[in-house]
Amino acid sequence: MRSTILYTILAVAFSATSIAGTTWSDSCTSINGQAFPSLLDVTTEELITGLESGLFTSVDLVNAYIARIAEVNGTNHAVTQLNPDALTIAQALDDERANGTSRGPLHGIPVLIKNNIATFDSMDNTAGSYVFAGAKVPRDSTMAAKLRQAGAVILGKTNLSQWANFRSDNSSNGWSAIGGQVIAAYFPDQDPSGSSSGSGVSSSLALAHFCLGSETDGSIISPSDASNLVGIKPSVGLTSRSLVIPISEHQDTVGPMARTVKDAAYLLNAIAGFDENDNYTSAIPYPDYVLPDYVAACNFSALSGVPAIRNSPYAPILDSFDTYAIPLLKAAGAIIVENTTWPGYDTEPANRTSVVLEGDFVADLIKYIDQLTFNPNNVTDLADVRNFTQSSALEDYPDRDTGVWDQALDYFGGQDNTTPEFWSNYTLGLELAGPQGIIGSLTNYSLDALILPTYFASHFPAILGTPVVTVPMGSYPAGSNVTQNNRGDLNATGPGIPFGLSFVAEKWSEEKLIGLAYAFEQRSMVRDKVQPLPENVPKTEIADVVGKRKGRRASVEVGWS
Ligand SMILES: *[C@@H]1O[C@H](CO)[C@@H](O)[C@H](O)[C@H]1NC(C)=O
Ligand SMILES: *[C@@H]1O[C@H](CO)[C@@H](O)[C@H](O)[C@H]1NC(C)=O
Ligand SMILES: *[C@@H]1O[C@H](CO)[C@@H](O)[C@H](O)[C@H]1NC(C)=O
Ligand SMILES: *[C@@H]1O[C@H](CO)[C@@H](O)[C@H](O)[C@H]1NC(C)=O
Ligand SMILES: *[C@@H]1O[C@H](CO)[C@@H](O)[C@H](O)[C@H]1NC(C)=O
Ligand SMILES: *[C@@H]1O[C@H](CO)[C@@H](O)[C@H](O)[C@H]1NC(C)=O
Ligand SMILES: *[C@@H]1O[C@H](CO)[C@@H](O)[C@H](O)[C@H]1NC(C)=O
Ligand SMILES: *[C@@H]1O[C@H](CO)[C@@H](O)[C@H](O)[C@H]1NC(C)=O
Ligand SMILES: *[C@@H]1O[C@H](CO)[C@@H](O)[C@H](O)[C@H]1NC(C)=O
Ligand SMILES: *[C@@H]1O[C@H](CO)[C@@H](O)[C@H](O)[C@H]1NC(C)=O
Ligand SMILES: *[C@@H]1O[C@H](CO)[C@@H](O)[C@H](O)[C@H]1NC(C)=O
Ligand SMILES: CC(=O)N[C@H]1CO[C@H](CO)[C@@H](O)[C@@H]1O
Repeated sequence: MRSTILYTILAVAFSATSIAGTTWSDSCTSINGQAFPSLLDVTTEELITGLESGLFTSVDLVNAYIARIAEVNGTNHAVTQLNPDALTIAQALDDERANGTSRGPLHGIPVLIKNNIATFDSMDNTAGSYVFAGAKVPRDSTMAAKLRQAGAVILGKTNLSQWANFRSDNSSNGWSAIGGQVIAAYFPDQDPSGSSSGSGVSSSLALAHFCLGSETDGSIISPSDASNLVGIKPSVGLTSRSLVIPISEHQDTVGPMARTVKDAAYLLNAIAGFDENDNYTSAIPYPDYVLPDYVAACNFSALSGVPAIRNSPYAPILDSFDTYAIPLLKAAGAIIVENTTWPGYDTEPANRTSVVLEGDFVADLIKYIDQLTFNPNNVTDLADVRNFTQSSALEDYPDRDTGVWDQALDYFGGQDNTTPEFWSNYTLGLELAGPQGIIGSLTNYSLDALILPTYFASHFPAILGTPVVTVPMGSYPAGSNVTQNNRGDLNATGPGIPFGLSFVAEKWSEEKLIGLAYAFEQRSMVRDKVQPLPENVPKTEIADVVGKRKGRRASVEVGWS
């Protein structure tokens, strides 16, 4: 139903613009005067136009992205596995299109997915741990199934902070045993943040058109922050977690990481929806689970008359927030209520979050393992997984400890999410992040949304299961101090490292937040101003593969700009 409507909207949009080739202002390559869009800047709608007009094929796109991955994966380790079937799938989708069938806007467009989202094919799903190397699942995760249904080409799997950053107290963002260390592109040895580190770097460098990440507390919006991206952390339950390696059923959610709000909205349209294999999706509040069209929610005028709020940000991101984002939002019509506070922030007891996440992990990991049709190391629960990790030389133990699991198993006695202590910690969180946090602010000040620097945005939405949309806001200025991560092996801040602005509101408010984020993005276009270091950007473009296919040499006119 929705894809039909979408298709109609697209068709209208196309007739209003000129045909392929002439609408691209940023085209960086051409063949005989025929311009191709730069993969670093291309939008979903430009890809659709190019595919529909026959300027290039899905096979061309897959070849171009594979070549780009090969150029950089040896240094940034963003992609851990390519889908060996990607070209065959792309060819089948090209054939379908030639036959007059389109599955919708994502037909033939390559996407990379985080290595905790299972596919029923020859790719692994490991969360970066050798414990699941070679493990088999009974079917596609719902995310993978929906992508295939929408015609997207699953190009491969992206590296991540191992176990989605739920193993160690002294590992680094973006490191996994299977994938190595992800490095972001805007500064030497840049900390990619995490845990969807590879998805962030892959989207920022166009190693696929866009990517899926997952978030428990910051894992989509924080790597989006660090790589100049738009990230949408959906309401828990809007996207299915079936056959996604879990941390917490109460907080996990899967969402898009892309270069523009509209690109992210296209991907969200494809993956959101009810799934009988994840009962949290049964809470989706729309009649018959028919969701809003998140692409249509991209509204330039969304900010007119919309109040927003400012919440306790810190230097140095504060500067951009105060002197750039707030004035821009005001000029666009937003009414800013300044300096409201979240009292719940100051009263959250130490270890409350640990009790909830660890209790969920102990239970939810078993549920995931129980679904495996092949379990190569015969693990049954967290105790087995910890033993494997501590015994295997490949897992870099003890240099990277298992502190999170030790605490779950020892301190909390391996209790799961069915104890009274779990429940009282969980419901206390709902009170602190709700009435004493997000919901309290929205209600008491009659606000539509809250804005805050992305760096500080994840925790209360994580507890409540509410959505966040982050949009590029700026980057550390020249002369900023370079600071390292805890291990001293990555640079966490430094000149040119990006950061974003987050829009936050109540559960199921994605449509509203996407509108606000789009209105801010279209007026700021920070994505175009903050650029990765040239040496980190792969050079292969569509024209190179089309040229090869047609036996012609592509003339490369400009690099990225
Ligand atoms: C990474 O690049 C190397 C060559 O540079 C290639 O052999 C390897 O297959 C690539 N891996 C992926 C996942 O693309
Ligand atoms: C194209 O359409 C025809 C007629 O519907 C069908 O028989 C054929 O299998 C289709 N081919 C592909 C590649 O989809
Ligand atoms: C999903 O199932 C669990 C366990 O039976 C239950 O606690 C939870 O309330 C259900 N969630 C929804 C949204 O139905
Ligand atoms: C909000 O806080 C900032 C930073 O402390 C301050 O400069 C500003 O005046 C405050 N605004 C209001 C309305 O109190
Ligand atoms: C709980 O929090 C306190 C205070 O931060 C800390 O000293 C203690 O180690 C924590 N315990 C666990 C098991 O996390
Ligand atoms: C797992 O169990 C199977 C069946 O008992 C056994 O054949 C296999 O060797 C075990 N694998 C490991 C790594 O222990
Ligand atoms: C711990 O792991 C090692 C190596 O994988 C295995 O030999 C041993 O049996 C395991 N111990 C337990 C208690 O599971
Ligand atoms: C990480 O913590 C473990 C356990 O405390 C310790 O043995 C190891 O040396 C630490 N690693 C680093 C790099 O500090
Ligand atoms: C949270 O869980 C801990 C550990 O199980 C327990 O001691 C504590 O009372 C709980 N706190 C609340 C507020 O329920
Ligand atoms: C850089 O660090 C130094 C020493 O910690 C400090 O004095 C200075 O203010 C910092 N500069 C900036 C721009 O943050
Ligand atoms: C961090 O940045 C500094 C300054 O550009 C550079 O010298 C260093 O090699 C980088 N890497 C690490 C791990 O510090
Ligand atoms: C694709 C890629 O970068 N693979 C690397 C993953 O990490 C391992 C271990 O560091 C390397 O051996 C691979 O080359």
